[in-house]
Amino acid sequence: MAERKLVVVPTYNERENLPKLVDRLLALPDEVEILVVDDGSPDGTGEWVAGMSATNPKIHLLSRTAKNGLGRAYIAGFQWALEHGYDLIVQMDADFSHSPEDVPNLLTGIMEQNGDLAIGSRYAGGIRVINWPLKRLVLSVGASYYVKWITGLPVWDPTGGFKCWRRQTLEAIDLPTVKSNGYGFQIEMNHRVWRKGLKVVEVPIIFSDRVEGTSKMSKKIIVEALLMVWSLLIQNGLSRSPKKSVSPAS
Ligand SMILES: Nc1nc2c(ncn2[C@@H]2O[C@H](COP(=O)(O)OP(=O)(O)O)[C@@H](O)[C@H]2O)c(=O)[nH]1
Ligand SMILES: [Mg+2]
Repeated sequence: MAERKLVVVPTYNERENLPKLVDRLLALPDEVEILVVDDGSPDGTGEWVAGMSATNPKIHLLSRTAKNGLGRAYIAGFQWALEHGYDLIVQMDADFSHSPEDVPNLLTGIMEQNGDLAIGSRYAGGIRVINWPLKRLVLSVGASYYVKWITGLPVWDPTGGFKCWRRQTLEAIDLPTVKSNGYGFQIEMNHRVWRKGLKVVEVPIIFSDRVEGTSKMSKKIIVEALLMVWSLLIQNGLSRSPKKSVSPAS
C-alpha cells in the first residue's frame, strides 16, 4: 500500500501566503494532504482553512485558541498525524521560505538515504540562503557551529524548520515532554532523534526570506535556543555521541 503523506504547516497570520502555498502543495506529483495548525490568527487564516477543508478532503485544520509558539503547534500537529495514521510527515513554514517544490526531494531523500529524519538543509555543501540580512545569516550559521561544538550533533543545519519525519521516529521521541519553541524546538527534536542512535540525513534546499507577512521570531526565542543546547548535553549524560544505532524503521 502507498505511504500516506501529510504536510504540517503552523500558521499565525499567514492569510496572504496560505492560499498560494496550498495550491502549490496540491499540485505536486506526490499526493500529499495538508494539516494547518493555526493559533487563532486574527487575520482570518483559520477561517480560510475551515472553509477549504469543508469541500476538500485533503485539507485539514487544527485550530488552537491562543498563540502558543511554534513548538507547541508542531507537537499538536504531529500527534494529530500519528492519530490519523500518516506514514511520512513533512513540516514546513507557510511563508515560502521553504519551497513547496522541494517537498518531493525531502520525501525521496528520506527513502533513498534510509533516514529516520530528513532535514532540508541550507548549509550542507555550501550556503543557499536568498535575501537574508547578513546579520541574520551570520547568527544562523554561527548557531549551527555552536550546536555542533557543544552537543556533537553532526548536522549542518540544526535550526532549519523544513523536515520530513517517519511516523516511527515521531513515536520514538516522546513528544509530550518536548518543551522548547522556535529554533530551540528544531534543535531539541533533532538531538532527540540522533541521541537515540537513529539516522538523521540532510537534503539540500534553497531558503528564501519571506516576502509577505512578518516574522514571529524574537530575541527571547534565540536566547532560549542558546541556553537549551546545554540542557541537551546534560540530557545525553554529557556525551557528545549517540547511543548505538537502532533504526525504528527496520
Ligand atoms: N501556530 C503557530 N504558528 C506559528 C507561531 N509562530 C510562528 N508560527 C508559524 O511558523 C512559521 C515560521 O515562523 P516565522 O515567523 O516565519 O519565523 P522565521 O522564519 O524564523 O522568521 C510560519 O508559518 C509562522 O506563521 C505560533 O506561535 N503558532
Ligand atoms: Mg519565516
